[in-house]
Amino acid sequence: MGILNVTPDSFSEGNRFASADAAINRGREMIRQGADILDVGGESTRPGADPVPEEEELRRVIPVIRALSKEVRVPLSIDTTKPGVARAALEAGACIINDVAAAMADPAMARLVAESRAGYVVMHMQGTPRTMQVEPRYDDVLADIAAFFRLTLARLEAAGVAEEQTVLDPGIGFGKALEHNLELLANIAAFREFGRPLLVGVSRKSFIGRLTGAATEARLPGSIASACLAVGGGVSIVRAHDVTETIQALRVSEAILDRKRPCTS
Ligand code: PT1
Repeated sequence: MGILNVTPDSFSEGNRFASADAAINRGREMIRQGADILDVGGESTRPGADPVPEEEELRRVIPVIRALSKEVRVPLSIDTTKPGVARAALEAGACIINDVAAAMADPAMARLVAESRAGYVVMHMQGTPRTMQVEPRYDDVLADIAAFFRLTLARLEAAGVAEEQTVLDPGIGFGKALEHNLELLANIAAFREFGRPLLVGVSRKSFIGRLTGAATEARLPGSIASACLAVGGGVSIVRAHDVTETIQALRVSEAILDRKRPCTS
């Protein structure tokens, strides 16, 4: 899953066509590089990020989704917690809703997922992006997140969502201290009990910086190492910035994992 951020940067500030165009070109590039899904987002959810008003989020993502859906064959995912943005994105051609708030932010989200039959990424987050890294706490991070998945899948089912629509994501970096992220990545196979596909996003995240001192742009090796180990634990979707490099590493990992014999860890 290639990450397509449509957030204004210093170059295209004040020129919407330039930012949309740059995002569309970046999307095309990630598809040439082999991305199987593009995840389009107009609101940053990194630690400390401020919310973006719905109107602004719509202005950022909808033109990009509309343009890409006309010319590419890979599924497009909308990274949003707002049902209004998700609905407009589905109308513009997206078919997956990636909701880091797992329908907790607004009950209308579960209804939209149910009626649209779209794919739905259920991600775990403790708190909100603005404050989530202030003292994250768990009794047992694996058990707590498994309980969250169980509860959320039940709530979604009650709203009419089919289990087959869902993908589970432990939310690396979303209200987690270093030890929590490592515990989750080391034991990600525990979430296979739900029988749903697993997704992780580790690309360039701060736990890699905490472990290595690497700056954000220098975290590709750590991102790839975590992605490969996650896939070894049964993860089937990896959200990544660096598509070419990540795919090469995952192809090699999968070829080796395919040869694994039973009863060896
Ligand atoms: C993710 C994810 C996402 N991550 C899904 N969607 C982000 N399903 C956005 C840091 O610690 O993992 N899964 N959408 C990006 N969010 C973060 C969070 C970026 C933490 C950086 C950090 O540095």
